[in-house]
Amino acid sequence: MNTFNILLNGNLAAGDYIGFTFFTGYMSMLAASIFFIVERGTVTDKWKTSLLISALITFIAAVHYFYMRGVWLETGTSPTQFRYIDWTLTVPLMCIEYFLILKPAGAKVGMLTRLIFGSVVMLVAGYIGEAISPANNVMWGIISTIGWAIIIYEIYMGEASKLAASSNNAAVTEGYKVMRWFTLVGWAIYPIGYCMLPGNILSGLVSGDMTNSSPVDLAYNIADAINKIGFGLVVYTIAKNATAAETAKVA
Ligand SMILES: *C/C=C(C)/C=C/C=C(C)/C=C/C1=C(C)CCCC1(C)C
Repeated sequence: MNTFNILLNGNLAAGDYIGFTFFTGYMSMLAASIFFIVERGTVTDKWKTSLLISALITFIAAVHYFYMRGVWLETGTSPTQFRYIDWTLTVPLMCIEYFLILKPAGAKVGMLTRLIFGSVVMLVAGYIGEAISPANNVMWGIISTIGWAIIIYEIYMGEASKLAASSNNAAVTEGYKVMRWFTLVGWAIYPIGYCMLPGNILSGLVSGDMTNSSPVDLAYNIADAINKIGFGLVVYTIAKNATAAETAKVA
């Protein structure tokens, strides 16, 4: 089968469970995008941008999953480049979700800048550790974790958390707590996957006959579904609850 055929038709082997998650990832990201776009019509105007961003995040992921699925089927190796291009676009969009949610409470661009700065450190260091200097992936993993810590600090102790607590919108205050829980607990799946890279601290867990398959990709695929679709649903819930409260006030 030539490359073109494999990319379009797929050649998924019965036991290729990681391949399965590339397919389900692709399809569920696409379905979630349609959901957020259609539901955008059911919230008040000021929430429409937030739902559009949720849809963009899952749509960008869907397109990358289409490519990643192809790389996986064709080569049986990790589609690291597409993975990081996807994250470079979608993680800053998640930072923008925080900014949009907190803007009515007074969020400034400085807050968004700090979140995006943390993201850039996290993703650049992670890419170097995975693709450019894998022999030093422990060190680059630690540097990457500092970037993640900058984000966690901002949303748990920094200005973002203070704004959320002071918001007079109950849907925002409550929903924000769930959003940041995703960024702490849901995002933790990524570094755990990274630690299973050869030479890293958890690589021993996956030795054996996993020759042509990567548990790192399994972790990333599961994490993406949780953190892109789940996170989008939290934003959706905030928008729906706030819309309900606003219409109750008007009536
Ligand atoms: C939609 C994609 C998302 C939410 C991607 C998030 C990625 C991370 C939180 C990655 C974090 C990493 C570390 C904290 C250390 C090891 C290297 C990374 C890049 C896997």
